[in-house]
Amino acid sequence: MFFKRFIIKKFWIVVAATIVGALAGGLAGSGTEAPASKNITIKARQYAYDPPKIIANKGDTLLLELASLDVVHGFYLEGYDVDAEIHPGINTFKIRKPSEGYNWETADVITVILTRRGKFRYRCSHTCGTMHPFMQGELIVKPNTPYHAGLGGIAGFAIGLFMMMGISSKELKVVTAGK
Ligand SMILES: [Cu+2]
Repeated sequence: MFFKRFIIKKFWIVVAATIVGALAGGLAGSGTEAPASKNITIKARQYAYDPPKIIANKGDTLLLELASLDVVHGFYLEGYDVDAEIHPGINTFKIRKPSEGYNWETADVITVILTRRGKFRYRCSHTCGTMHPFMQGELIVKPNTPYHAGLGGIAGFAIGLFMMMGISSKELKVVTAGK
């Protein structure tokens, strides 16, 4: 009878620990799904990018391929130290890290690990015509809250379960010693 009530009490400890874990995980996490790798081809033309908007989660990795449909364009991604020069008719493009100056390298993909949440514009960095200053798109990096809440919930559940098992086995030892 006592043992039964004891188990029920411990059950609520597990439930509480799961909820607390989920809340803590949700608060600590700054994104929605497991980190993903996304291949995106960005096509530049006068005077827009396709796609004009990229939405991803913090923790994701973007594998960007750049192409130009008409003249030479640039691709400067705010906040991620990425600049590129895209020539039409070829599969490669030139990239550099603006923080390291004009060290252009040839590449066929840009790997961007999304470590910072927020809105980051990408804009043309190579004068391409009269409307060039307006040629831009937007990268939105969302926090990954439900994913972290899920992890927190699992951690909380595990802690609750261990607490229950630990107390129960202690209880068991007492019973065995008594006999
Ligand atoms: Cu331009």
